[in-house]
Amino acid sequence: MRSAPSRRQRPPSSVPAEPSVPAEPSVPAEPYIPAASLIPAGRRRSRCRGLTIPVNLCHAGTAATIRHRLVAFSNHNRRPNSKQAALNSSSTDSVSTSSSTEFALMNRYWSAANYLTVAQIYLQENALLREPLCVEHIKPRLLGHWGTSPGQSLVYVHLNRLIGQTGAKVLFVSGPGHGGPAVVANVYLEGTYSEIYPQITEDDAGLRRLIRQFSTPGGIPSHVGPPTPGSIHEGGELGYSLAHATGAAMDNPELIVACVIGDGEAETGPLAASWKAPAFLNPARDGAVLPILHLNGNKISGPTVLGRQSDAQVSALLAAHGWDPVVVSGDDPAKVHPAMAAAVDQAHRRIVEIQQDALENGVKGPARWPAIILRTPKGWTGPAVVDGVQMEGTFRSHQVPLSGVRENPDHLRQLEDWLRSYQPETLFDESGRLLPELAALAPAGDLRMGATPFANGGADPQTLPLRALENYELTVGVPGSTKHETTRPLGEMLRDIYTDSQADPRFRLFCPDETNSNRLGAVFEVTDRCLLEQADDGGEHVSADGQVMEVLSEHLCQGWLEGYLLTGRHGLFATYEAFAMVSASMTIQHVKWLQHARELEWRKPVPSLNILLTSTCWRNDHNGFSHQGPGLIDTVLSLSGSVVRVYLPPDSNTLLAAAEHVLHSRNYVNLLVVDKQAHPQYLTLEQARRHAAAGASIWNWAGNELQEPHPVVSTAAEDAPETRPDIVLACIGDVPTEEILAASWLLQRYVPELTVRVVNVMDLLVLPPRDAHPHGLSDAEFEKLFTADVDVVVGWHGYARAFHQLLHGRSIPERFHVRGYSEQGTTTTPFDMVVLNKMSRYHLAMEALRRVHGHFDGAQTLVEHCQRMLTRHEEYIHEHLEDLPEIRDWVWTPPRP
Ligand SMILES: Cc1ncc(C[n+]2csc(CCOP(=O)(O)OP(=O)(O)O)c2C)c(N)n1
Repeated sequence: MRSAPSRRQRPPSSVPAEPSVPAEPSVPAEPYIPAASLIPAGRRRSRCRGLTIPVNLCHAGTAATIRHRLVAFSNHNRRPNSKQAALNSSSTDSVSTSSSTEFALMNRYWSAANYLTVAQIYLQENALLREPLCVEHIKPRLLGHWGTSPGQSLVYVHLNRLIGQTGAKVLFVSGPGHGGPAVVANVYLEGTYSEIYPQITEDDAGLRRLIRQFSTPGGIPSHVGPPTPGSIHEGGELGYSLAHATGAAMDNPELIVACVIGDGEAETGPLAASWKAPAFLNPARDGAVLPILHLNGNKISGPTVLGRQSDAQVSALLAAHGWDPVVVSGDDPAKVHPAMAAAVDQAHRRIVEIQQDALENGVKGPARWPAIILRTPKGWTGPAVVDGVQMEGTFRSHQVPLSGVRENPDHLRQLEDWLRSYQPETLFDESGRLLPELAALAPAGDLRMGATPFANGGADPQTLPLRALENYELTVGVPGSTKHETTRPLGEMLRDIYTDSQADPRFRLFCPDETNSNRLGAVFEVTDRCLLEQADDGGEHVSADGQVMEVLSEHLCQGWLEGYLLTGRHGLFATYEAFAMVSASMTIQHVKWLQHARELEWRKPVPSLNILLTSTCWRNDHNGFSHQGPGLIDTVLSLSGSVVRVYLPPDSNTLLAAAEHVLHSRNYVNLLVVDKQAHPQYLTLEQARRHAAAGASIWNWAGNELQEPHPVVSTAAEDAPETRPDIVLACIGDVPTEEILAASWLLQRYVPELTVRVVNVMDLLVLPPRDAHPHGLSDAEFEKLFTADVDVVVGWHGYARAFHQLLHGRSIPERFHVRGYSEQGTTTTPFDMVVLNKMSRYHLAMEALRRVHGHFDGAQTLVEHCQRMLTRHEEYIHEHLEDLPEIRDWVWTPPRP
């Protein structure tokens, strides 16, 4: 059965016919003041390439040019297509002649975007339907998402109009990123795509390549992603759009981030949390976020909650979070265009007013930022009914509404009718180029959303100012003889980053609620927690100007930071190790983004995502089993070695060296795993730098191989000893390092003939062979540290399996005997944690004795000592509720005085 596509068909759902926003003149008599012009000159970054005149003048000129072209076009005698006819006949009286003409043009531009969307999904040839459609023109596999696309293109076209009229700098975030063909179509129509991908020319040949590349091998994915110019957001894993948009707006006062949010996406936890943005966006300092909640009513195969709620209910939800929503609703383009234009204009006007008021009168609480609720049919303008089943306006239009085009002649005919309904011959000229009167609707230069520098390395990419690490160096005498809270000096370093970037803020710390508890509280000497909600409730270091982002949502912390980084600024996400798993999936997605982005020459590198895991599994003894989980390390180990880095600094000075490195690095995801409590400190800054640069080194002072004077650390590349110890003790992570050192001490004290080597690994990824990770040591270097065949007892921070997987390909990997976190935890003492997981000094020493070859005097005595101590420990902690004094107060001393 064949049904002609219908333009006016009402979807069966509750989409109301009339726009809820009264139509008002959409082209203002006076040009708007662009938001950017309200920002004090000192804070304004004029990066608008190609525009040498002030933005407000440029805007007036642009608007005048458009009006001139509109008049010219209205006189042009063009055969109206069905859509245009409908548009012209149903235009509301309140829209001026030039406005209705403008909307007619915009509608044709929208048609061009929709046409190219459908063409990308279906066609491999005959891009502009110059000949009748036949099976050979159809792709063998139909992959893509039509349902969301017309709505997103509508938003894009209206943002183009706003930019053209105001000179606003707008970043487009596509939440339902599966609408990739729509975004690609718009970026192509505005000309950016051909500039970045010169082979995709603006003509027939380029159009052929554009459609063929979509969702095909060697081409581009069906989703928005790194290859999509103007994008910082993939939208493949739904839920992060509004968090990314909010992070992008922070400290970008010129920017408006327009964020399309799917009503399905709005059901996710991260998105639900993201509505809190008004409480964290400072209108005198940050840019604006304009959420556009797209209520097309359906997900893949069912309805959405918000789609079935009334306008009043959805508006109330957003209003409760502090937004000022306006509803645009309908299925008739002739009515939706003016309503949408009015809503966008009103939103822009409000943004300007809010920012102006904040600058002039100060910030007195969260702004009621505008938001748009856009209720349009899913699969709008697509086939209304297919095989007798309603398609447009239902979940069925989510992907490919006509799925049997190659086999079913009716479907093929319907597809041709659908494509021809956009009248491509009235949109593109004979060479295949978009007609000039349509092309003129797109903004120019960097104002095009596909070309915005904000989405490609940032509008003003700069390295972070870091003071010399000597400013924060912890004085270390005899290695291991003093204790200190390892993360505290890092807090001082972050404090000075805030201080030194005050004039041009480009750094933020993101943390669920634990900045102080993580010993990073020095930042509060110079800044506050950011919160715009006001109350006299005893909160400390809380203000609207604060630059420390504390919100009890790992999703928001990480999502905001990712948006901040992808627009060229720097930051750190500090979190409990166990709860970093809450946003582990975001970490995976970010790694994927960077992995793909770094293959694209045109994409500029962005500052790395740095995740500090400070409240680690070993020292959450007071919090119980729920707080013990080093799983993020396992998660990232499976991901691309081109992006992932994992550092476990054993002490403060090594943490400083690692922090300096990761804060300057780009295009990586860096995990820093280090506990915040007081731990023995081992290396001076100079030694720490050497250790950090090598990634692993022999700690000669902690072993007994060398009799003559020796350096504190020896690296494989430089001065590793040629000796062969009886046993190697390796440590990775602060708590395992302490236990391995104590085990070494026991072995040296009780078994003096045994030669022991201690190796500390700080960069976990030196362990795999170099073909598995670029940091991997060569086999020769690896064997300089660990020997070729001596047994190695390992004290490891995380799950043993994660460690073993790294050794695959090394010589005799089974000689590595790994003790790590083995999922034993409860509320207990710190030392009991290592006992429960059989990684205590006593377990490690006994393991070493089990692994050495030959007889050594004192070995049996030591085993008995260890067993006795484990029994004593057990009895002591149950009686005294804390660890044995000799454990609590243990520091390194010479084993043989
Ligand atoms: C976190 C996540 N869960 C599930 C999916 C699978 N998925 C892809 S599209 C989609 C429906 C999206 O609905 P909506 O956000 O309303 O977008 P639209 O209707 O505009 O396509 C789902 C569930 C996903 N991409 N991400």
